[in-house]
Formats: sequence, C-alpha cells, structure tokens
Amino acid sequence: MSKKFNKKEFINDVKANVRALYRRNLDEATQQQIFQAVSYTVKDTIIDNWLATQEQYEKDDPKYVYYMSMEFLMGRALGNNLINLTEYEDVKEALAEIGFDLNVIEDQEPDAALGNGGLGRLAACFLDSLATLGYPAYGCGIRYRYGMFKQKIEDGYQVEVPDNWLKDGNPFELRRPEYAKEVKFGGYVRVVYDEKTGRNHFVQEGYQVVRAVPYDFPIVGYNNRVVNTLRVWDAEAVSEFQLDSFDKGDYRKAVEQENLARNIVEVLYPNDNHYAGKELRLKQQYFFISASVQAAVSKYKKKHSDIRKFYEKATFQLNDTHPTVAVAELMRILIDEEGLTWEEAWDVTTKTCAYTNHTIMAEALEKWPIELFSRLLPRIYQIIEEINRRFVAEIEARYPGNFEKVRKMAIIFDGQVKMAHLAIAAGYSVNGVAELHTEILKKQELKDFYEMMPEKFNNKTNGITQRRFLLHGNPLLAAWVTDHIGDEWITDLPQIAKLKVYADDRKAQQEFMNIKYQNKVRLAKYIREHNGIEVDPRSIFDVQVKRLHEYKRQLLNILHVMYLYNQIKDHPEMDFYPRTFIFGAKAAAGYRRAKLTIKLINSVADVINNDASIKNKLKVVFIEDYRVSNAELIFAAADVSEQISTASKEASGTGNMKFMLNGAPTLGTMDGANVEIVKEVGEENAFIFGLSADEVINYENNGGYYPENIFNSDQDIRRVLMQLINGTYAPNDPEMFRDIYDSLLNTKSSDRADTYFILADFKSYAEAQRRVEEAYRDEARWAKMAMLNTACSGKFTSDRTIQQYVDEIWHLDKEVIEA
Ligand code: B1H
Repeated sequence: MSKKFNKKEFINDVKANVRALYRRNLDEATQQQIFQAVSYTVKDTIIDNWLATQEQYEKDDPKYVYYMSMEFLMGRALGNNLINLTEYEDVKEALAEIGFDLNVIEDQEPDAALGNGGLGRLAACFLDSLATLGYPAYGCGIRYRYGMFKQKIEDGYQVEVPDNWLKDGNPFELRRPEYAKEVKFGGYVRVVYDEKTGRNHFVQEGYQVVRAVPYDFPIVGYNNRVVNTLRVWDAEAVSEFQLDSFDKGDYRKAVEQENLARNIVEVLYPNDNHYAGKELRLKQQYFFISASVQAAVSKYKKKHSDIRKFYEKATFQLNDTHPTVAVAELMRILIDEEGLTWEEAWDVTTKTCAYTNHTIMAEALEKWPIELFSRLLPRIYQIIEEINRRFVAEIEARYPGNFEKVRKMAIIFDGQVKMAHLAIAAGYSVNGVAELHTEILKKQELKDFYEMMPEKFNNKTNGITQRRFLLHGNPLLAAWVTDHIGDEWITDLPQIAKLKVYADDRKAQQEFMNIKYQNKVRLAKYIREHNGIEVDPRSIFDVQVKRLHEYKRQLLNILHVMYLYNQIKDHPEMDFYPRTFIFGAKAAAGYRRAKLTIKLINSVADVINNDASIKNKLKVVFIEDYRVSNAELIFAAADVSEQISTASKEASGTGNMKFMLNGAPTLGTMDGANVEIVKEVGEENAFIFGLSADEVINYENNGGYYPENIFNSDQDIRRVLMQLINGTYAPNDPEMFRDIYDSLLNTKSSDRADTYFILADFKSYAEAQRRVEEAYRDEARWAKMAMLNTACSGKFTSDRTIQQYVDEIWHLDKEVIEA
C-alpha cells in the first residue's frame, strides 16, 4: 500500500485490463476474465512493494533464509493477497459496485497445489509468516506443470484427474529468464591434475544439460509493504547449438535433452509420507537444488568476494530430506568452481545447511541405490562418498571397534545412499516438528546421531497462518474476534487469549455458536452443490480431512460409524444426537488399501444416507477433491476435529491447529502436536483416547499385541468387522473389502496384523465419541469449550514457529520497508 486504495482508479484499472487482455468491455467479460483482470490490477500494487522490498534488501545486504522444498501447497493467491494488502473489503465493495461478487471471482482461481499435504502447506504458511515478520527469505521449489491431481469420485472410487492449473495463465507469476541456470546430469568425471596449484580438478563430461528458468511468485506480508519471493524453476531444453562443441551435430543427444527438460518438471509425485525411489524424482531434486544453490551463490558473489563467509549471508533450510543433495551441490560449487579446499568448503557447507525431519514412517525414508545415484549424478556421488569416508572415520574415532555404529549411521551402506544421514552429518541443526516427535527422534529413530551430536537437535513445533485460516477462511468469526479484543491477533495470535473472559458469557457463547451455525450452513450448501447430499446444519459436524493413510486411521472412524449405525438400527428408540460425519482425503494413486478405504467410506455413506428408517440421525459425506480452498470452508464449519492417528506416527499435524483456531475441540490421540494442543486448552476441553506413544512403541519393539483376541472377545467389534465381508456394504461383491478385513486380522499378510492398532483403540474411541455427544447436548458447556479452543490457539501460529527458527537456527535480522 504505497498508495491508499482508490475505488475509482481500481475499477478503471480492471476495465482497462479486461480490454487489454480480452478486447472486451466489462459487461461482456466472463467471471474468469474478471478474475484475471482483477489479479493483474492487484499485481500492480504488489509490484510496487516488491520493488521497494528488493531495493531495501539490496541496500541492507541482510542474511537470507532459502527455504528449500519439493512442495509449496499455496492454494489460491488472490484472496490471500488482498487480505495481506488489507484491501479485501475495499475490493469486495468496488467489485460489487460493478456487479461482481468477490467470492465468485475468487472461485475462478485454481489452487496452486504444488504439494501433497501437511509438509507442503507448512512451507506455504512459513512463507506467509516470514514476509509478515519482515525476514528476508526465498522459497525455492519446482514449477510443476501439473500439481496434486484433482480427485473425482466415480461409483465410490477415487479417480485421479490431471491438474492443469496453468491452462488459463497465472496472473501472479513472473518469468525471469535473465536468472536462468544450467543443470548437468549423467556423463562421467575426468580428473585433471593442475601443475600450477598442485591440485586435482574434476571435470564432468559427456553429460546432458537442462536450462532451469525461474518463475517468481510474490509473497505479500501482512500490512507491512514487505514482498518476498517464492522462486520455482521451470525446465527448458538447451537448444542444439549450445551443445558442447564435442557434441555438436549430435541429433540423438539433442532430442534426449529435450525430453529430459520436458519430463523433469512435468508432475508432482503424489505420495504423502512415502518414498517411491524413482529416477525422475531424483532428477527433480537435483534440478531445483542445483539451480537454487547456483542462484544463491551468484547473488552472494555480486556483493562479496570471500566465498568462505557465504554462511554469513545465506542459510539453507532443507524441508525434509528431499532437498538434501544441496549439501553435495554446495560442496561441488565451492570446490570445483570457487577453488576452495575440501576443509574450507566443508566449513561453509556445515554452517549453511539445516535439516527438518517431518516423519518417522519407515516407508518415507529416502535411500537411493548407489547405481542409480552415481549414474545420474557422478560428481555429486563422488563428493558424498568422500563425506561418508570422513564421517565414518569420525564414528570410528568416537566408537573404536564398534562396527555396529558404522552400520547404523554411515551415509552410504549396503548399496544405498541414505539421505537423512547425509542431512544430519552436514547440517548444523536437526529439528523435529512437535515436542513428542522430537523426543521420539532423540530417543528412538535418530538415537545414535543424537548421542554423537546432541547439540544439533532441537524442536520447532509447527504452526499455521491465522491470516489464511481465520481472517480469510472464516470472516464471520474473524470480525467477531476483532469486535471483542481488537485486531492485533492478526499479527500476534497469542492476543486471542483475551477471549477467555467471554467463555462463560451467555451472549458471547450464543454469538460464537451462531457464527459456527452460519458456517455450517455455508458448508451444507457446498455439500449440496458438490455432493448432492442434504445435511442438517443443526447436526454435529464431525470432520476428518487430511491425506488418506493407514496411520491416520480414517478406517477407525468409518468402522465406528458402522458401529453407530448398528446401534441405531438395534435401538431405534435410543436418544441419539444427529451427526454428520465428514471426510475429505486424497489417496496416493498407487496406494491400493487407501483407495479401498475411500470406497468403503462411500459405500457406508450410500447405505446410511439412503436408509430412511434412521430418520437422518446419521449422515456420511465424502467431500470430493479436498484441497486448500475448500479446506478453508471446512475448518470454519467443524464442530469436532478428528485427529486419531496411531500414537507416535503423526509427526505433528497442522490441520489439528486449524480446527482449534476455528473453535472445534479435538477428538484425538496423544500424538504429534495434539499433545501440545491439549496442554494449551486443557484436557477438559478435548476428547482424548487410545494407546500412548510409549505403549505403541513398546508393542512394536516387544510384541504382545493380539487383535484376534479383541475380535474374539468383543461382539460389537466382531460384528462390524464381519460386515466388511458379508456384503452389508457391498451386496454385489461381498469380497470387496476382504483386504481391509485381512489387514486387521492377519489371515494372509506377512507383517503383524492391525499394524496401526485400530482394534486396540476402538472401544476407547467409541467411549470418547460418547463423551462428545454428551458434551454437545449441553449447549453452554459446548460453546465454552469451542470458544476456549479458539482462545487457547495462540501458540499455534506459524509466526511463533518462524520466530523460533529465526532466533534459534537462522539468526536473521528483521527488515522494515519504508512507506
Ligand atoms: C509429512 C511427509 C512427506 N511428513 C514424503 N512427511 C513425501 C514425506 O513426496 N514425498 O516423498 C511427501 C511428504 N509429510 C507431514 O509433515 C507429517 O506427516 C505431518 O505430521 C506434519 O504436520 C507435516 C508438516 O511438518
């Protein structure tokens, strides 16, 4: 807001843009065209601030954080940019004046879905907080042509549809060909002895090369004129005449390079918490990392001549192990291109790179086969071998004769390159994403590393941005909060605790619940329009939205719904408070059991929703294509937040925080950040059940869990499980859900039955659900609980998380952009 908003000017600019872009007048323009025209108008304002920010940074020469991530799950930009420019209401009014509804215009924008789930959305929240707090930052990632697939439900099954998010053009991005970099793959390394320096030089030859072209997205800070940059790389073919002189006229190679460029950024791998080990994935990783590291080094060298002090102006945060080749790429540039010795380069690298661990799921660990790795990245592999050689020597010095330690900790072992070990050996910081998760890393998963280098380990509990998930997503509640405590919560969420004094106030309670009701009406409308299902906004909205994964236990939820349905059928007279169970979840395209679970949820929904005899007491809704934009509606409308992962498995969770902020109590296990949520809000304002992380880990390590005993001794559970295989929910194919049944009781599978302790927790979950119903019946009690959840959510702002990263890891200085 270098200048104040001027309605007349704004309308004129929109008109001019419609004309320039589409040669049309306002009254002939489609909603999509208006979206584009409005976005270009808003972008103009942003560009002024963007330039001012870059100028200020240029002058102050601050240290930057480079947040390196394969995923940025940004969602829509227009509404969020208006919110952060504090122009949302002005623009809404201006558009209304010319006959357009901002909400409808916002719906024209496709989600930027360059991520899978929590990890990618966390990166997006972090960028918002970095800009709002005024810290110099670049997000570094990939401009996938196709993001997370769109989900259609056909006959109850998930069908994946390509996400062609760029088809209408992206008004907020800026192509920056002047900053293009070349990235080399394959070939071999020739060692050349240099008589002058007495050192070996390493020259990569016979490689393929791809041109990385950056696209910059503005990241608008809240009401502070700061605009940072998300830089995502596109791949282009290097044209034929740019081939090595050696390769000139090599037609086959030119074609190969073109294919490489086309394939590399084509699509996001849609696996959450799962490692696929595909060659193309490693290409993606090295592609964006090489380009980003080269760009960071060039930027530094514009102002500084001593590359040995690079870490004073740059730090790389590695978002899980996916960007860990950054370690070796920085070493390569420092040694091969900048002429540093190994020791000098290692000093810089280990003061630059920091690593965040996001999961302890074994199937998510990145382990690349040496053959693949060394063939694709021969020089990088050489460097990792040398890092490993020295690291193993350190382990041996520390634990003489203890080969067990080397076996467990080496970076290269058993024919594999272990990316987490590389990130820990080279990083100056290793953090987990919630207190419980960090403790499990220190005591279990990374015990040996913690023992050897305890000073590197620290916790940074995740957070979310209240600007998107309350101010934008829940305008009614946001306005109500501001009416009661002022608007400082927008940039200082802990202020929201001031609401606590209203928790027992009847009028405040009624207003709070009335807002929840209106948000439920809004969601009910969305469900009617998108699912054709009628739901009653007076019923309890019990919501589980997140990626579909066995450890997140959507199966526990739906089995419990089946159990409730049995109860209602058996006891029609029973006093049962009406419930709507809402699910939203994408399954990785190749994850068969997860996809079958979606089919099960939809099959159960079909039977229950069409059974007139239960008089609408129970409804089940599967929301198609759960994504950032509809998530905003869903959180605002939830009464109950289902966070029911097997304890110890969910590193943090961030949806749990979004529900809490919007006044939905947690029904959950003591897992991830749930533990900290309960600590903030008090046990009496949450519904906790199930095995503890210690109990789960104890079973896993020592055995002693027998789900078949539960099956045999509990007739409610047995009945529900039998309904998986007797055609109750699949009359035409009773065997349809056999795999799910088997997974719980191990008739075929080789690993332990019921890996995620669903039967162990079932009764305790059902009991917690009964407590939910009882609490909900007491209106005043529920209103108080809901309000206290909002009031106690202050800790979970990503502003707090980012401030801790800055204070304890990155050590950046705050920038101020003068008006
Ligand atoms: C999380 C992932 C993840 N942890 C591999 N790990 C991926 C792993 O494409 N891959 O290969 C993609 C994603 N995602 C999530 O991170 C955790 O499960 C959540 O508990 C956590 O809240 C979130 C952010 O820290």
